[in-house]
Amino acid sequence: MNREPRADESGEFHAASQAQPNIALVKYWGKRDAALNLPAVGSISITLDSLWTRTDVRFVPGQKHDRVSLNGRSDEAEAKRVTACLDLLRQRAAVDWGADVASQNNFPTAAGLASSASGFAALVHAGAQALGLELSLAEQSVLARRCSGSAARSIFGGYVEWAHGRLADGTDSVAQPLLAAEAWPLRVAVAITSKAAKQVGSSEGMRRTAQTSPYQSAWVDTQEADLSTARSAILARDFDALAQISEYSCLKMHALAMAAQPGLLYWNGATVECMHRVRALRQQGLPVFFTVDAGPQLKAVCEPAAIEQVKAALRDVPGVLDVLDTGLGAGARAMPVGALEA
Ligand code: 2P0
Repeated sequence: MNREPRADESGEFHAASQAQPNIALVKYWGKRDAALNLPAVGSISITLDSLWTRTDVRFVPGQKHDRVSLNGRSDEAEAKRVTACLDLLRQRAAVDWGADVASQNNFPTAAGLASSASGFAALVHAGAQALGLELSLAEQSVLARRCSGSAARSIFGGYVEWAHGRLADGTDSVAQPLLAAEAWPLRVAVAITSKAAKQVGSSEGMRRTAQTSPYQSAWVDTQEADLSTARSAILARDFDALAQISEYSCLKMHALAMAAQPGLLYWNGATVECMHRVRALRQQGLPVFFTVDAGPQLKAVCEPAAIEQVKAALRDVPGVLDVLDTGLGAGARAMPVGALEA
């Protein structure tokens, strides 16, 4: 439903929000509708806490175009995606105003650290607030999904499931929380093995995979069982079960993508060494497992008591440049306006 845009106390259409990246444990890869960004499969993720995107959005009545800065720089390709995303909000609010958008990440962008998930979740949250749209979290999740699939999940905190959905218009392809972060406060060590932007983005990688990988139908056919296993493991706080299903889903997604033509190989040597290191730690009895997204960074998920040992072991792997450490966090939320300008 459209409603009149409502200005803030200063007479402006201005708001700021923060969202954090999420990491899928049961992976999303492939679309059933590229235009609406509907996934071929459901997925389950954890939202992180100490990595963030903060985004300030100001709609300016009468302004024709959007002005977008990311980490203090303008970026043509990203600006186009931001404009497409803001168009969805402008449509809801029935306005055609351009916006000034400033966004900052405290972690490397576009290198497999889910910067588009936190980025578009923060953008939708801030943009909706700036226009005074009163959207439910589910509505924000649907809009964030249209901007970048995995952003649907970063609207929520903790353990989150994003449904594949059945409807052609995608209104049922929405994320929802499974378990709060505090209910099972696992930790994540992120081994940074490269700071370069990836060569093949996720959307292109998914398109190529669906068109050429012979494993695509097996991937889609086996996902429901993986989701059900992971859901049960999370609700039972069964670490071993979650470890098994998460590594399985990760390796299965990469095998699927590697079998595309030309094959998608998101790992480097250090990524593989880190996988072996994590498995060796688990064999020694440490509660830890790995997952890797469309980039070379390895994420090691562990019980809180294991985090220092996991970090030390990953730091020791040749080719690891840095190891970040985060807990699980909350979903997208408002920030004081001006915090980014300071
Ligand atoms: C995921 N990834 O579930 C999977 C696993 C990467 C590997 O979602 O095209 O940036 O914007 O929907 O969400 C990354 O893809 O792709 C991703 P689009 P997105 O986290």
